Amino acid sequence: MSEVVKLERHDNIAVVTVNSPPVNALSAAVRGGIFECIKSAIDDAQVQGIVLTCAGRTFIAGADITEFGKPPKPPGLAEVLSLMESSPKPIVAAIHGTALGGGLEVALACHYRVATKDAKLGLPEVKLGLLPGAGGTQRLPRAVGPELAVKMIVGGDPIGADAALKAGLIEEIVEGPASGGEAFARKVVAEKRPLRKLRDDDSKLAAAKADRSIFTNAVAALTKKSRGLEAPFAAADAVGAAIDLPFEEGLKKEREGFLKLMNGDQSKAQRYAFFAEREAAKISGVPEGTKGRNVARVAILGAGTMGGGIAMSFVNAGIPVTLIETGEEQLKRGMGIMQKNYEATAARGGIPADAPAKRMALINGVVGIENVGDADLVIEAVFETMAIKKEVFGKLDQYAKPGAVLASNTSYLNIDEIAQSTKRPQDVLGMHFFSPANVMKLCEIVRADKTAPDALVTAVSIARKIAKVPAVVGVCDGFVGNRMLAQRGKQSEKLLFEGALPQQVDAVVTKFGMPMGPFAMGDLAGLDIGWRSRKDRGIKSEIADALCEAGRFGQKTGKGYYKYEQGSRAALPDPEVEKLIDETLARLGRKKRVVSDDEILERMMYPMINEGAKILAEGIAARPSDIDVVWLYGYGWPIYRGGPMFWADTVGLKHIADRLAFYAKETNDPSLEPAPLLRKLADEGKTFASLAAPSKAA
Ligand code: 3H9
Repeated sequence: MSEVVKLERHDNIAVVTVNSPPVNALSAAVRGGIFECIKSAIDDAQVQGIVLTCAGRTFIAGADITEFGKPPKPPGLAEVLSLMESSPKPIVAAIHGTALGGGLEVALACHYRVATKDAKLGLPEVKLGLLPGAGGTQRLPRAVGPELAVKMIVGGDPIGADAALKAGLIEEIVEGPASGGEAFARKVVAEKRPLRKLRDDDSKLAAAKADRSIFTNAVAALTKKSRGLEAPFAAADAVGAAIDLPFEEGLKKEREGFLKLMNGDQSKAQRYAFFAEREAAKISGVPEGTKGRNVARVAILGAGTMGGGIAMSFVNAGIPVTLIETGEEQLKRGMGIMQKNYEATAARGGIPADAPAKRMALINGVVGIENVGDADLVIEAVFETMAIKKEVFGKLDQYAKPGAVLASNTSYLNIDEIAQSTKRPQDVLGMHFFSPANVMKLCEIVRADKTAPDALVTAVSIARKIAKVPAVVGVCDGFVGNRMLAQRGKQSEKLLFEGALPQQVDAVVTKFGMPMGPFAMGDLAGLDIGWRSRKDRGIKSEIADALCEAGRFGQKTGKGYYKYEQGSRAALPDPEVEKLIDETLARLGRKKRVVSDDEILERMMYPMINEGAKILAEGIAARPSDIDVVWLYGYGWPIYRGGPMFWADTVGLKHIADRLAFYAKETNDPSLEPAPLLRKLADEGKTFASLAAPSKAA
């Protein structure tokens, strides 16, 4: 019998239990095991009802993603589900944890479903660039109606057990999955309930068949933010087929869509991103079994935009925070902004009405750094100068409890130097959150020279606990993300001197899939910050300086590289900027030329990849996929392009190295010379991926 699926008979009820850690994914062995056990139960004359349940932390969490893109192994999931749905004996799926993707599809092929209260049910395939490929797009609309089905399939977000009960996706909420499932199966057998086969039940499709706008409106609402992605649209088409076509034909359409997506570039990139994110949580060079320290309370220094956002991230996960400011005034302002932020989210229905009060109650706002004493983790988010950071860490040394992890949220300063101002450099590291910190998922965890392994593990695991995606990086100016971004910034500025306009550069970058181009981003951040810093350092950047001298600081002054209408964030090209650029170039005796979109794209992306190669060679990032994680979750790199290093491999490293060498010469810019690692890989015909352990998504 199967190693991973077990069959037991309790009187007239057969219990089939899947036990394939960590998440009971539907590997060939699991599919085969389910098939065999269900078949035996059907063939066993003593059995009158069957329960399908799982051991461990969750019900089946989906198809085994590692099998995608490899030759299929029998039995196929469709074959297993067909056996189950046509079983003459009732099958009850007993769900706990997460019934996701193929897992929920298994449950939908059962005749009944029950779930524990904390269970989550969903079809998140779109997040992997896929659509449900085992009947989910056909059975879920029949179970819950097309409107909710579109939300779950095109949006990809799971629903909880209560919502599933309300929608008719499950029959009952049970205490324990196995016992609850068994009790329910006994009831079905005793009451001689008819088998409920979703494939034969079109009742919930009737309304959308009569008025298709129910479906199209739901799709339109969900695909609004799907720019560039293929899967949500293909998934919507498959749900449409459930409304328009008989079940078997709908299934066929679904299958075609699934296979097309699975073999396409987008899903490959998205599956890679899934594993890259999980890989990033594994810290290289830390002794196996290293345990993190317990974090029951966090102290945050600074209640400004950054400190407030970080505090919200912790309390959103139920972790109490001591929020510390230097004066009552600043504290009051910071607390007020958080309160307003929560209230706005509650008003939009994003959190329950009582959540703002509950969350604010977890924040103890106080004045004075001496109040850090009861925190297990301290994160400073104070002014970004070395002198101030050192002063703060000197005081932390005095007041923080022994063993507390001391983190700086600096976005570029040297953590080794900061650590020297304490007598406990082993406890010091960086936790670089991205703005707005309560929204952005990335947290660069900066490992300093003396950071202790258990301090590092603590930072990584607490970041995951607050739903951030951690990536461990080393100390250097700007760490991974901002260091690479600086290369793009340098080129975008140079392009203006050669004849490109801000809107042309930004359009190329957003067409590629980034949420914003460099100039719109500059306007959002405020151009005066860079201007002041350039003045301090005696550096000039003629066009940017001229803009600031004309009072164009970006969005906050309604004018920057673009103009903004009152109260609007829409960046409008401004002829005045064009004039200002022309005048500056004329003054400097520069000649304009036509810059092609292809050149812009190459000069925006390839220098970043070159810097990524240097970052890898220096060991600032341990794996190319860690760099990709930084860009996916900190800078909005389009997930369907996998991250800059993944994308570079798809473009070809030889092409990139050659183009960089060309631009280095053409624009007289030695910083564009291909990095030694990039050149080496290109010459050897290799990829960045070849530097890492074989990816599960290969
Ligand atoms: C699908 O079902 C297609 C069908 O419609 C069609 C079929 C024909 N496969 O996330 P964690 C690994 S598409 C293989 O850290 P958590 C993961 O890599 C699938 N491996 O745990 C990690 O390994 P390691 C639709 C998987 O508790 C370990 O399990 N389903 C899979 O934070 C623990 O994972 C999904 O998209 C998988 N499906 O979260 C669900 N899932 O320890 C994807 C996980 O070596 N999974 N692993 O790094 C998840 O969303 C989360 O893993 C889950 C648990 C919420 C389940």
